[in-house]
Amino acid sequence: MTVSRRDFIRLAAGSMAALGLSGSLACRKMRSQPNIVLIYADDLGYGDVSCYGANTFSTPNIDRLAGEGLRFTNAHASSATCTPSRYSLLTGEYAWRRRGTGIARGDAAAIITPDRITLPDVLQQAGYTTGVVGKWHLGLGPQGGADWNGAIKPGPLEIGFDYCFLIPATGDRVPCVYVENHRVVGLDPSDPIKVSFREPILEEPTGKEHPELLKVHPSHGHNQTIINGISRIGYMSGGKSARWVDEDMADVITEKAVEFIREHRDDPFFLYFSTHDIHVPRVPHSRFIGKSGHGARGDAILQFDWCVGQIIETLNAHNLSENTLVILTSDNGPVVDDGYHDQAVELLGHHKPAGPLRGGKYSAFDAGTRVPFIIRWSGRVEPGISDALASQLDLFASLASLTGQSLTEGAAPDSFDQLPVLLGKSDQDRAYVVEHAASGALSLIKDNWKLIEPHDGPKINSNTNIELGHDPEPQLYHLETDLGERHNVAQEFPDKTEELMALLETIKTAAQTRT
Ligand code: NG6
Ligand code: CA
Repeated sequence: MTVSRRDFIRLAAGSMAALGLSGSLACRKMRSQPNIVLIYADDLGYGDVSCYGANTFSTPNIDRLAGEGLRFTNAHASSATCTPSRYSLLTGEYAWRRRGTGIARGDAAAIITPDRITLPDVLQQAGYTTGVVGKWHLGLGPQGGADWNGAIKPGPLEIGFDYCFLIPATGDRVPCVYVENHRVVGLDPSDPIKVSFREPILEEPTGKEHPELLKVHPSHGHNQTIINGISRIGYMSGGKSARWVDEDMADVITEKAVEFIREHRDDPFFLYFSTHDIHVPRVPHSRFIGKSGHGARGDAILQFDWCVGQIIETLNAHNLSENTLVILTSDNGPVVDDGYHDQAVELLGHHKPAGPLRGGKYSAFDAGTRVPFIIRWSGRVEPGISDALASQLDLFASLASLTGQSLTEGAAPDSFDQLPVLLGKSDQDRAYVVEHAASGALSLIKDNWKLIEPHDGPKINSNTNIELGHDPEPQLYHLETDLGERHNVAQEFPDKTEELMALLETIKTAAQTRT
């Protein structure tokens, strides 16, 4: 039997009452629990920050977080693209188990429906005030799409968040407006928003027909409605007073994140701060332009680092550092040209976004999912480096464990409680990690071996120039001696290949992998 979200909350509330933990007592107990801030970058690669080896520019705030915390060298996002990674993060379930969890359109309906039990649900139940600020990209509204001019729901508030301030999908997709709780921010009702992903909306110029109106030009796709001089994926009209200004986006969302922390500094709070950086279009504020020497992509990394600094400073200013667990990571690996001519390719120089890894965003090779992952909890997590194999999937069960919540049947089926590893008390590898490429190809890492299942997809994506890691035959790499996945040893080790293929099959067919 799967317990619905509503039942879960009712049952949990009932058991609290049975324990006599009503109101203030429960509240006092909860105050000893740490706040949780999850900083989720977009498309930030394994080698994109200086504490992970970037050496042509520096990211002092991220480095400081790493210096005061635990820096993981082998932690993975669940997927090599955004929507499925975020789906897994919030549900503790492999996205590839569910249809409709691929990269979401700008007008997609809510992908995580209110009957699901989510990470914020569990934290809410533990007495936390929960908020999400920044990129959502998990769909909003009922089947058929959200009412951008009315109440936009279901969305985060229906799945466990008390507050949201959102970029609905991505910066490169319409609608280019912010949503706060259930409403578009700053909408003038006399200028309603219209959104279409099927046909052009005639009154609005497109990048395809009017390139002379563009300040950033597309390299592939991204040639539909022009908003703020940048053409996007999808068509939109109206909502002129509500449209975002890309250059101000990092400032706007960081201010909202900071406000949330300030406002809830006396509660236990959970903040999921999901930055737009360093996704395309990369249009950082003028104060970062030219600062990295690598064009807009590098400058967006510096802007992201600044955002991190603002969060750290806010925690310090309110004496919250010792009572706040900060997690910083990314939803998938790096891409240099993801659809706009922003000089990222021309000015890449010696910077290696994926560090020593092969592939990138979308790929079955390791750079698709192995990402920066840092945990800081001053006074509680000893600073250092952890080489443990880890997965973002496990944040759900581990944070539930941290906050004293048990998981009801059906909740977070693929999330393991790895709290001791996350807190640096153990360096035990996860039993295995499944990687999920954009094509759907799965890989399995276990005991430093990596299997990529056979897949007929192209070897390279000609738009992004990323090696996708597809091969019609199984590939086996020994990561301990071949981190860059250069030597396929499947022929030499047929037993290992077969063993991992069989394990992957078992994982695919199991309804739940947490035992
Ligand atoms: C792709 C887009 C890419 C990016 C990606 C989603 C094209 C040609 N490419 O389809 O630019 O938006 O989707 O990125 O449209 S993600 O990080 O949100 O998954
Ligand atoms: Ca992403």
